[in-house]
Amino acid sequence: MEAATFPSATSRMLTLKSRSNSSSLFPIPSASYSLHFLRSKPAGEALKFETSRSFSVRASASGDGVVTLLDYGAGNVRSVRNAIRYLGFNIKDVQTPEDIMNARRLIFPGVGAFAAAMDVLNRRGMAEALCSYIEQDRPFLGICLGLQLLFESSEENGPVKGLGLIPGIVGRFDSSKGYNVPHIGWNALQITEDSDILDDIGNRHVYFVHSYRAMPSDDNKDWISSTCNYGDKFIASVKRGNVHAVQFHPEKSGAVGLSILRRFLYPNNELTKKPVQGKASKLAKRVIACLDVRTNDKGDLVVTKGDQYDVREHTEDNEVRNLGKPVELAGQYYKDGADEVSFLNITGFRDFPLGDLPMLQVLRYTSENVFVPLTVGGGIRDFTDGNGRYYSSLEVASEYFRSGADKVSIGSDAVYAAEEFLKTGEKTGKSSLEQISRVYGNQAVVVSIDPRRVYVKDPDTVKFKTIPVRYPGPNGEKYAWYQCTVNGGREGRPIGAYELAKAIEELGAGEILLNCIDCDGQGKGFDIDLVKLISDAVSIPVIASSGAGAAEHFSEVFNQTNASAALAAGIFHRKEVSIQSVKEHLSEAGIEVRI
Ligand code: 1PR
Repeated sequence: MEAATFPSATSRMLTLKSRSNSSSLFPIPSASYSLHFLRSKPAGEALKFETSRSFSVRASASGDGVVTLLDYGAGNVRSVRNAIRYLGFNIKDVQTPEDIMNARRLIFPGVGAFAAAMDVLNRRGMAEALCSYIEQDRPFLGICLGLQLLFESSEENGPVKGLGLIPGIVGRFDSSKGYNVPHIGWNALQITEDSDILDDIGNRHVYFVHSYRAMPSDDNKDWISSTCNYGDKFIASVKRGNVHAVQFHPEKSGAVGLSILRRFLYPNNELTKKPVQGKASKLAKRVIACLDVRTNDKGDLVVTKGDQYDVREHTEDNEVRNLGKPVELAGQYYKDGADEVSFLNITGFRDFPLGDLPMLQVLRYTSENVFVPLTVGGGIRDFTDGNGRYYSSLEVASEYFRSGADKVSIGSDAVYAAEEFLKTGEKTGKSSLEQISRVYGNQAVVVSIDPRRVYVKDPDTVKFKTIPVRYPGPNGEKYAWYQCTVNGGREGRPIGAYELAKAIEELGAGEILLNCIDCDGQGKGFDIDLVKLISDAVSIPVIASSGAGAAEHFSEVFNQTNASAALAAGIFHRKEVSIQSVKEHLSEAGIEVRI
C-alpha cells in the first residue's frame, strides 16, 4: 500500500530539505524547518521559526474568529465542531492542501484507523502540507489519532509509516497485563513544565478512548508535555512552540477540556498561568447517566424508566412513565458531573430509527452543549422500509454518529450475531457489530446485554455458564445462568450472558453495557454475581447497569467486581441521589473518580 513506501523520518528530513529548494507547491525555507533542527533542540528551549518569505498563500489567511478543521471524512468530528463553535469560533473545513497552508490555526481531530488516515492524507497531498505547516511552527492542535500520525509509524494494522515529525512508534496497549483495551475513560496527567494549553487542568481528569499509544523515549522527550499511566506510561500530549497534540479528547473532557481548547484558541489572552500540578493517576471509575427514550401515547419523545423493563404506569390509563425531556435531562446530568450520557431508544427494535427523526434531533441538540461522551442505542440493524429501500446497520449507525453520538450501542442484533458466530465458529464480517467496529473502531461500539436470571438446582443440567449465587432462588436454587433476551426483554434466546460476552468481544465490541432485567428499577443494588462473572470474563470495559438505589451500591460494584463504569437511571431521574453525591461517596471510599 501507499503508506508502506512512505519515507522514514530520517529520509523524510532529507526529502523536506531538498524539496524546499524545489518548485514544490509549498516552498519551505531550508535550514530552520528541517526535522533535524526540530529534533536536536535541547528540552525546554523555545523554538524560533522564521516566517517564510516565499510563502504567498499565507497572506490570505482566514480571519481571527476562524478555526481551520482538517476533517478527512473518516468519522465523527461533530463534537469537535460543537466545542469550537461553543467557544465562539467559526469553522473552515480543509478541502485542499492550500487550505492547510492558509490556516491561521489548525485543528486536526484524527479519527478512524492510522493506515486509512495516512492513505487519505498522502493521496490528497495533505501529508506534505501538514508537515510544512507544523515545521513552520504555526498554531496546530492534533487530537487522538491527530497526535499519533505525527510519529514515525504505527503498529495498527501495520507497520504503517506516519508523518515522521516525532521520533517513535505507536503501539498497542498490552491487554495481557490485565488492563482493558481499548483504554476508555478518565485519567489525570503527569504534566511536565511549561505545558501551556494544559495550564488549567491541574489534577483533573481528561477523557481518553484509544487502543494505541506512543511511548516516551530519549528521542522524543523534548516533545512531551504530559504523560499518563495505563499499564505503561504513555505520551498524553506533546508540545513544541505553537504545535500541540493530545492523545485524549478535550472536546469530550467537560469543562477541563473546553479550557484546553480555549487556551489553544486564545493563546495570548489574559488567562492566568497556573502552577503545574498534574499528577498521573489510575483510570477513574465512570458514573454514567442513562436515559431510556421512547415516544409516549401522545406522540412526545420522553425519558421513561422501567420496572424490570415495564415502562407503563400501573394505573387505569396505563400510560408510558414520563420522567422528563431528553435534551434537558442530558444537559442537567452533564452539569451534575456525569462522565457519560447514554440514550437508549427503547422501541428501536420495532420502529426504524432513521424514521425516528426526533431521536436524531435529540442527539444533535444534546451534543451542542454536552461535552462528555454520548452513547446511543436502539434499532441498530439492517432494515428495509415500506418503500423497499434497504438501509444497512452501518448506515443507521453512521446517522447516529453524524448526529452527535460518540458510541453506538447494539442490543438485539448483537445477540443474533453472537448466536451465529457460536454456531459456525466463523466471523462473516457481515454482522452490524463487525461492520461498524471495522469502520468506526471497536471503541465506538458498545454491546448492550439484557439478561434475565434463570435459577437452577444443578449446574450440570444446563449448557450455559452457571454460577453459584449469593442469594438463593425462590425454591432454594443455589445456581443461576443469565439468559440473553432481545426486543427489550420480550424474547429469551438460547445463549447465556457469559457466552455472549465472550463472542461479542471476539467480533469486535469495544465495551459491554451489562443490564439485568431482574434488578432494573428495583433500587436494591447491581447484580454483583453477574457483573463479576462478565467483567472477569472479558478484557473490554464493562459498564454495570440496573438496580442502583444508593451511592453505596456504586462502591459495592467497584469494590467487588472489575466493572469500569456504573450506570443508573431511576435514582437520577427521580432526584433521589445526585451524581455529585455518588462521586463524593466513591472518592471517600478511596475509589478514583473524576470530580
Ligand atoms: O435491541 O438494539 O434495539 O436495543 C434496544 C435497547 O433498549 C437495549 O439497549 C435495551 O437494553 C434497551 N431497552 C429495551 N427495552 C427497554 C425497557 O426498559 N423496556 N431499556 C430497554 C433498558 C435498561 C437500562 C436502565 C438500567 C438502569 N434499560 O439501561 O437504564 O437498568 O436502570 P435503574 O438504574 O433505574 O435500575 P436494540
